[in-house]
Amino acid sequence: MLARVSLIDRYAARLPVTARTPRLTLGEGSTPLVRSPRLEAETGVREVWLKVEGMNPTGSFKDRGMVVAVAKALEEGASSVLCASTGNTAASAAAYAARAGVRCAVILPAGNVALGKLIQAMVFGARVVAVRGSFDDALALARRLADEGEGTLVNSVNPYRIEGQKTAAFEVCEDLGDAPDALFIPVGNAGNITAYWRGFVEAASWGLAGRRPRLYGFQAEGAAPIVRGEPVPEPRTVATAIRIGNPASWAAAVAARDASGGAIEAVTDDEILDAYGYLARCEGVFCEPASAAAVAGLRRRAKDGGLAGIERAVCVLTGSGLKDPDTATRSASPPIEVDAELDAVRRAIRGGA
Ligand code: AN7
Repeated sequence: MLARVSLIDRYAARLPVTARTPRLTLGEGSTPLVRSPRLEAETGVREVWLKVEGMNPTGSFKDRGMVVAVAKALEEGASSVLCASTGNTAASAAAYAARAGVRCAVILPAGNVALGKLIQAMVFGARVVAVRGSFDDALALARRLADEGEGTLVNSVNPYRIEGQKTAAFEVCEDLGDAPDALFIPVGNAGNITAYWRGFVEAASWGLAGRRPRLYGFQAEGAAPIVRGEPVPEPRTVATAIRIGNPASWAAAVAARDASGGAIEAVTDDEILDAYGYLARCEGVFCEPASAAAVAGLRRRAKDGGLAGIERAVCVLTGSGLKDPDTATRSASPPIEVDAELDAVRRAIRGGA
């Protein structure tokens, strides 16, 4: 099999595409599922797998939904697309719009988008607008502008986004030969947990899976509207990707949680950063802070005895660690600068005084 068959071709029969839908692709999907022996030892779960979505073309899971949303926009004759974003949606929209030859505008919360994502939107040639406000403000504005005809809205309120993103659940079932017992996933605007649930339900309905997993979603404690049961007017977290106070797919996420018998819980920024560093240093997997929320949640439940009956777990690592160089720089040791001299370099390598 080709390493990265285009997502639309691979799953055409399961997606709302037709022969007339343009075969847009940047090589999205078919991401690695990597086993984590360290997390197995720590949690006591027999199998822990990491779905490394940072391996998508723009470095996040957003590419799965974006390729379908932009292809459908093209099919429908659109000449511009529009989104609000905490960063990854913007990077993905900008890339697929460039590929498709349509205009792209992205509306970002000023000062709260990780540098790598901002750079991507800029280099892909999107019109980048930073509003002095939150992601939730940006999304409200994007919806209004789309209604006025400014462009096709490609946030996850666009149903093609969720359709494309559900393919990650198909891949997990194909790679494991069945659905896992539980899926651990970060929750921001709540589109992805909604998409995975749809994917697992469909996989079970056509026999690709014999079961459906419990879904465990994790919000950051300072941005946990679903856990609290009310919108958070000023969400705060180091995981800027999920700094969202009023998720668009709130109701669908709650429905997925309940139908699956899972839970949506909060993890602290300290737990997120701890999981982030642990994955990088102990497993060689560098994800962004928001992604680490899923692993933080798994570890927390392991400590609290909340993993009964779970023998096979999948953690969704939604985005690449390279997206957020500032958090990385703050949380790891800087280079040791020395003269270009043998003794000095040897001393630096060996550490100590
Ligand atoms: C790395 O890009 O909302 O619950 O505007 O970038 O489906 O929102 C990103 C969200 C998890 C949460 N991990 O997914 C955006 C945006 C990463 C993310 C989430 C996001 P949803």
